[in-house]
Amino acid sequence: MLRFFTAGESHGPCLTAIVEGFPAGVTVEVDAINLDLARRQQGYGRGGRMKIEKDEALIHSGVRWGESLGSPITLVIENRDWRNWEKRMSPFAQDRDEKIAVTRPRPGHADLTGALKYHHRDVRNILERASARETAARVAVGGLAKCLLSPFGIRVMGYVAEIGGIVANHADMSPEEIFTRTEVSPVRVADATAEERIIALIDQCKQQGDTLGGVVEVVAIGLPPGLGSFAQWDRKLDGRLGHALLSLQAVKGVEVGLGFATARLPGSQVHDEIDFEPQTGFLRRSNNSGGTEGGMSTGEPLRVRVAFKPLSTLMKPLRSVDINTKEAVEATIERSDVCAIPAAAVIVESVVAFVLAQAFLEKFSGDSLIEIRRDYEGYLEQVRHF
Ligand code: EPS
Repeated sequence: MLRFFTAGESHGPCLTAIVEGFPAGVTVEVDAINLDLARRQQGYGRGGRMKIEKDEALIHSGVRWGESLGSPITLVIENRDWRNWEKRMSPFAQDRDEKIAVTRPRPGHADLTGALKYHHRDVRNILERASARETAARVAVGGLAKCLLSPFGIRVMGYVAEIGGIVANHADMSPEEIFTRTEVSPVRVADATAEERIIALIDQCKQQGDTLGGVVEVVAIGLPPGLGSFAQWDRKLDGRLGHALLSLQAVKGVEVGLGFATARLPGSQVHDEIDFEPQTGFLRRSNNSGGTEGGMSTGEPLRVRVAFKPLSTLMKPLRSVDINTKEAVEATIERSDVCAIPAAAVIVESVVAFVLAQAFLEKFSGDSLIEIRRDYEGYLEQVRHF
């Protein structure tokens, strides 16, 4: 089974990811992984930290001469900011300094519940790991997943659908067209009017010490039918996407296809009618399902939408209570971003790529790419002659 763990604090020396179950013989494109890491660092609305970091994946195991070995792959991303935090984040007892403890939890962050649960009197012991800095490691892992998927023609594309209630008009554009255009937009939308309004809103929020959330959309094309399974709850592809996406910092909602809108429409306007063409086989004229039926990929583009709440560090802080004195105070202010939704598009793309790679390897198993390819081609042949 393909799986991964990440480790590392936001201001610690580095982030580490260990990926296990990755087959042998896959070309690992470090440049492509680093490009995704750079894409994640961009976007209008980011704070000072992104000027310090220049994320790069260092491969410490599992890859030799550009190809995966089949052994665990270790990816390391150094935190350049660590130099400024060596004493404050030191593992050594002699560096302990109670005076710098963070004691005013931010509403919306993991701060208070984490401190209660782990019995920490310094909220930094929670916020460092809860930080969305961790998503850099998930993007590197997603980059590896893309290396596995791309030889099979599977492409995953993420972009922004809305920020702070301003919705981009992406009607009448193919996913590829939207993606290409959003790649050059500072807020990852393909709608010049929305782009301008979003930038103005981010500026206004920055001035007011406030933050903004938004909705990200990801489309995956080139999937074969039958990834995931109807047979058991934890094998359903959409269920697994939901789990992976809701585990991202600040995510509050996930939709597949028409999502919540299906609840307000009759069945005749929701379900995608089935057609057949001798050249191409079974097909659908619509894709309201978002590419999954019964917990399995249909072969149509997979389409997910993910809602992120506004970041919980506000420069004009909300009311809180000091965990020591129990006095009413303003929440702590940590350097942060006003809006990270453009980065979230890259993160969601990476998370979807990983879940798809996992489901792909379950359907087409093998220890090496050559074995997987045999299985995959045999299955496509079987589907063609169904
Ligand atoms: C984050 C707070 C900020 C963000 C960080 C996520 O970090 P800092 O406090 O160091 O300025 O910049 O995001 C990243 C470091 C990143 O790489 O995306 C938070 O509290 O979640």
